[in-house]
Amino acid sequence: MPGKFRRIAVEEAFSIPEVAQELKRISRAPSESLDMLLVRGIYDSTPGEAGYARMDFLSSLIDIEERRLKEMDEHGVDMQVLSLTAPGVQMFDADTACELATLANDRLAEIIARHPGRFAGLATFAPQAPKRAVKEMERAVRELKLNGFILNSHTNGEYLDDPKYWPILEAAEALDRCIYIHPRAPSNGMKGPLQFYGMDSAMWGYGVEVGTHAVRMMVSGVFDRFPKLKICIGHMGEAVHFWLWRINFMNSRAQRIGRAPKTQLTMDEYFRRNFVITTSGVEDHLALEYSVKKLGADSVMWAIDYPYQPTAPAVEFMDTAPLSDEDKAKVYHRNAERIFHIPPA
Ligand code: VNL
Ligand code: MN
Repeated sequence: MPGKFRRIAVEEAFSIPEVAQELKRISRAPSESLDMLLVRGIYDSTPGEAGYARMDFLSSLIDIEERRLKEMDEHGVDMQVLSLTAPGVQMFDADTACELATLANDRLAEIIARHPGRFAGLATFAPQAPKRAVKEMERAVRELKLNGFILNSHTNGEYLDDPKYWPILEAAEALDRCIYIHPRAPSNGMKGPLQFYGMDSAMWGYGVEVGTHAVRMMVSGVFDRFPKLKICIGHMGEAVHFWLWRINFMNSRAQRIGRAPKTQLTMDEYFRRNFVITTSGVEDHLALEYSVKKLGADSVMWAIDYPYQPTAPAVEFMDTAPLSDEDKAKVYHRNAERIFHIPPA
């Protein structure tokens, strides 16, 4: 059913068989990574088994042009902005990661070309090899015309404020394409109490991981070096903007007593200037209303988080949101068109 507004969903996961196969391979090797709880469940199990296998996410991740398109049509989703699902290529060795990132980006561009107007895509890169990552980022935008970048938070426990990743930030800024920092499980250094009760992933661990990543970038001062860099975070901003007042207050104290680097702007100013957020997986009108009031309607985009969240309630959530038509049009499609360089319908 077509909606009153164009519906562009911006955090929609896909995979390709080659990446799924490699995830299955590494899931059989010993690993300290908290991501393995999910990776083993999705990529090395039989549908119908207990746990993640019961959800059969894998077939929905890989089936893009049949089941997914049908579901989009059924619920009036005009466009999905696709991204290679977490943990992307970030758990592979550098050579495998580069090779699979290139392959995934090529496939993504082919899918978009076959369904103009229905899909856009965020390019994957391998942070394990920053120089090669930059080359792939440039190719993905200039040749494949992809719409931005996806990064699944930490890489081997390291975050984007680390100078070794600055070439990646520089490239994203120069190409004028946003980096969507998507969750993966918390890095080894903070996984301890998060290993139990399903807290490793979307219920809690993902938000802690990406929230930490975003705050590290802000307090490190990295946005003074890359003032035009745009970072997108999902899951209602991973709640970072609910903390902004306290982050701001305590960071100014930390700066005063020499525990944090001096910065040109306040944390509040960086968040407003350098971040946009999406509604993926948080269908809560009160949280949406706060977000739009706090950050402005230009900073919030709609997302489903397909296939991890069902489509119908995500559409219903936005259709019935307590926003003006003007703001709803921004959240449903206008911001995505601007930020991801998607031509207006
Ligand atoms: C889940 C949710 C996983 C959202 C995701 O990526 C995600 C989950 C692996 O519920 O397991 O993007
Ligand atoms: Mn997601």
